[in-house]
Amino acid sequence: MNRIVVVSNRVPLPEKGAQAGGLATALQPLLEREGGVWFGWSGSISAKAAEEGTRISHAGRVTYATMALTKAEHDGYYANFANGVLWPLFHSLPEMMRYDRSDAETYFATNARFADTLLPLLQDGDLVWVHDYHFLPLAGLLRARGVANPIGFFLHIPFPSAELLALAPPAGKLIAGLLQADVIGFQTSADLGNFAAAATTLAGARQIAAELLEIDGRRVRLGVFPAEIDAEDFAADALRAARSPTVERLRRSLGGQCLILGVDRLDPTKGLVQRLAGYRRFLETETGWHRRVTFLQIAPVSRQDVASYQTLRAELSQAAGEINSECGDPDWTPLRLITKGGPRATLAGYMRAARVGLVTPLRDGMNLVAKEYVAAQDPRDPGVLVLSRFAGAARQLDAALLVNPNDPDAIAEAITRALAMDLRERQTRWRAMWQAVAESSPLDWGLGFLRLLQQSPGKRAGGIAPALAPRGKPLIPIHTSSNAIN
Ligand code: GDG
Repeated sequence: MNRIVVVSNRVPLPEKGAQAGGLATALQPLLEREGGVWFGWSGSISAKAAEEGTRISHAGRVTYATMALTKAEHDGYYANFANGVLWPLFHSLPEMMRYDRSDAETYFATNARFADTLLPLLQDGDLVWVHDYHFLPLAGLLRARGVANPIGFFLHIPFPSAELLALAPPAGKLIAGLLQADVIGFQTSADLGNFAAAATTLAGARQIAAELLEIDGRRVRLGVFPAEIDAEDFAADALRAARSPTVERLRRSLGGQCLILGVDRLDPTKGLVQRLAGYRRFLETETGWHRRVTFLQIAPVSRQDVASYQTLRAELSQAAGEINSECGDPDWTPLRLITKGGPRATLAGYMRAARVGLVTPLRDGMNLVAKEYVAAQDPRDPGVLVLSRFAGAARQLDAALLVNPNDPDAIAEAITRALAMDLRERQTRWRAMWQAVAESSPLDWGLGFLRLLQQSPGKRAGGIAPALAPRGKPLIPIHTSSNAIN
């Protein structure tokens, strides 16, 4: 395999420790094994971002290359356009979108600066793998700078219908840039179908086969690559953590009550407000379960620089407070809402302790938490997964209790059914889901994509323009991190 260069907005710098987020969960195992370069935003904002250049650090076989953003870039590119327009629109929540032309301009200009900064790091033969909605135009911008390497793009979030996408004024330009990639990957076949329709109606591509487009005489391969977890590894973590003092403390605090668990970044697409409404409905209708259940929702705050995320945090705290004050008792708190994250292994242990896993996003590209919940269960006494039918994961985990997350009654009924489910049905459902999560891994996922990229018909001869980066030019370490991943 040629050298892999991953491009994603956030880079999991080792010194920052584990963070909540599916992209890193999916990609890290691949890069740690295969080695390569991981390029993106450092997470810093600096007035001198453009002059500061690239910060390089190494851990294990991975070279991390990051750049800072200016405040204007951060606001326009990241907070306002990527997260204020593309994120809600791609999750079919157009009413949340706040469009301003100057933000779109900053998004394209910042993508151009990412392209300029990446250029000297590229070597002949590198496989460039770009991730997610922050970088829709990047392939086109790299081509405009003479990059002839194979370029792949993977979208972690859903792809909306062409009608919805057209609500973003630069939709055609975004798709045209993306079509300069050789391989474009999606979580589900529905996302792929939506993209193919948008590429033909908004950017003049021609669909010549189910997974093949043609534009300007070039071919672009499309593919479905559902993001995966390492199920065996997660199961082992869960088993170990279940005996840890932290998880034991949680178990003791429950005093024999059944645990219902949710773990999601605090994000409007995760359906948290609707989930609390469903739980409230359950408490109102199923009084026989009072004092016999506790719902623990772990919702690490995320994107607090985006206004709608701050509003959501306040809304959720209020709904949680109301549930406890109106449905609770002096000796029973039905809901615990925790907005700080925790170590991955501890979460795995909590998942194993939970009788019900509630994963009810309004829409989700895949949702790795659903897969992790399945992996964490004790096969002899597994819990029940309640899953939104609008998560990509529902296609593989159709043995879960599937719900419409917009319907509080449906959530309440599913909770009741999950709590009452007999052991035999729990085991049968769990076995079907375990098979689905254990049959693949993040490595299979990543290598599957990269193999297709390596043989892609759109691959150009040679690498990048030699004048731009001499063959074999080494990366110059500006800063070397002492943190190594072992
Ligand atoms: C995007 C797409 C797609 C959560 N809290 C903590 C923590 N997590 C971990 C979970 C899981 C990951 O973060 C979240 O992954 P999801 O897939 O559920 O969601 P997104 O972050 O929205 O991911 C999604 C994914 O990309 C991959 O393609 O599935 O659809 O939206 O692994 O366990 N990890 C730690 N502390 C926490 O508090 N360490």
